[in-house]
Amino acid sequence: MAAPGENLRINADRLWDAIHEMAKIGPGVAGGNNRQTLTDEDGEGRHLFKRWCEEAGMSVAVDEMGTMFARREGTDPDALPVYVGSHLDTQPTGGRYDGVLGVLGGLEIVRSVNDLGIKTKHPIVVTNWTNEEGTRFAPAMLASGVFAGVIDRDWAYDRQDKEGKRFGDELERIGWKGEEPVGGRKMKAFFELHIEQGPILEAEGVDIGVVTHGQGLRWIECTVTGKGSHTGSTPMPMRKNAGRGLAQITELVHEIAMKHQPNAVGAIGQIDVYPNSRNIIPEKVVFTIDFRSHLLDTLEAMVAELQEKAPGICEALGCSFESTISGQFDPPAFDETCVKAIRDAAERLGYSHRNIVSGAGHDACWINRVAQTAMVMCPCVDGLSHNEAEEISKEWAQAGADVLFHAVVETAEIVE
Ligand code: HGY
Ligand code: MN
Ligand code: MN
Repeated sequence: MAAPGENLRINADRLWDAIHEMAKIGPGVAGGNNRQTLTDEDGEGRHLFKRWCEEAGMSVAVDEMGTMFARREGTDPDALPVYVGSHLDTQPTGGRYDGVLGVLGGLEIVRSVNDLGIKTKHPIVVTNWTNEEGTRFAPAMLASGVFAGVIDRDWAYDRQDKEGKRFGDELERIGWKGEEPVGGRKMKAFFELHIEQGPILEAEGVDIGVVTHGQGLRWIECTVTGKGSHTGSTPMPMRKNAGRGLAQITELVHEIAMKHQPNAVGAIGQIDVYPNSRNIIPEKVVFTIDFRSHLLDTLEAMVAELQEKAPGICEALGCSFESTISGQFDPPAFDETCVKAIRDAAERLGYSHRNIVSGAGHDACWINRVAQTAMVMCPCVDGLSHNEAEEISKEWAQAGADVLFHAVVETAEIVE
């Protein structure tokens, strides 16, 4: 396969403008975004993305999970397409670039090959995966998980948000439930561009992360049940305070992760206290533990230690403990051919690069199970993400999108 010439680059200004146009939809309160999945804002962002894709000459299909596939034809309509994309949904206090850079980076590739009059043998399909974040409807990477055949579609439809709204109903309500069955599409390869969401690339002054592996994840949803009673008149020895169970398990999660340094992380990010009244001792606390490691045995050891110790902690407080795994995937190793295409592209384009393990989960982690898959990362300021202050430079966006461009177009095979 002929590699694209080193002078082939995307239009960085156009990409940067598209990212900031998309950021106007579902603005946060501090300069970032709150465009959570299946909200009206998500629907609005989808319409904008669809319009841009159609203006670039692509046809847009939508599957039963709402995932969007924008197709640019190749010279061989039967050749397996090269897919490229990420997600447009955000955290409630999300940044402008998490996911969006990967979707609009894919669109920019098509806009660039259109401008350059480049034809490829294989079609190129730009993808927006529904509900990557998993913040409104757990688990994360829900639609790509259904596509990869590891999550059942109807189970996904029944997932509920905090207000008891069903995923399937909300998908219909915003008008983005497609007809196409999920998972039928065959891919030659899938590439995803994403900000690092960690500090390594910036700290080392490296432009490109060549993602060889990702961390595995376990989300353990825990319920500690005590007894709600008056915070003023209940004698201390009589209390069954579920809040103390949360406090001690929070510390236990931290200790377990610290025991496995540097190969593990752990925290509790989502907490609901019931009845959450100033003068009622917490009757019940529901929270989700997020354990991650790129080593499967470490991940499993952390879960085992938590499940061994948490019930005893709660029992000593007069409380009960229940848990269920609400999200999981094992550490992915990405496809070496695709990883090499990314590394060679960075080399050819003169961008500094290094191998990296992705700390965050991505749709690529699931798609890696059904297609040759790889990721390219760019730095982000202070490694900050899942925070409205998330920031990247236009140069970093350009470097990532240029490398993505070369990897995708080379894999799609330029037709002279
Ligand atoms: O949780 C994750 O790693 C991803 O950002 N959804
Ligand atoms: Mn993301
Ligand atoms: Mn994210």
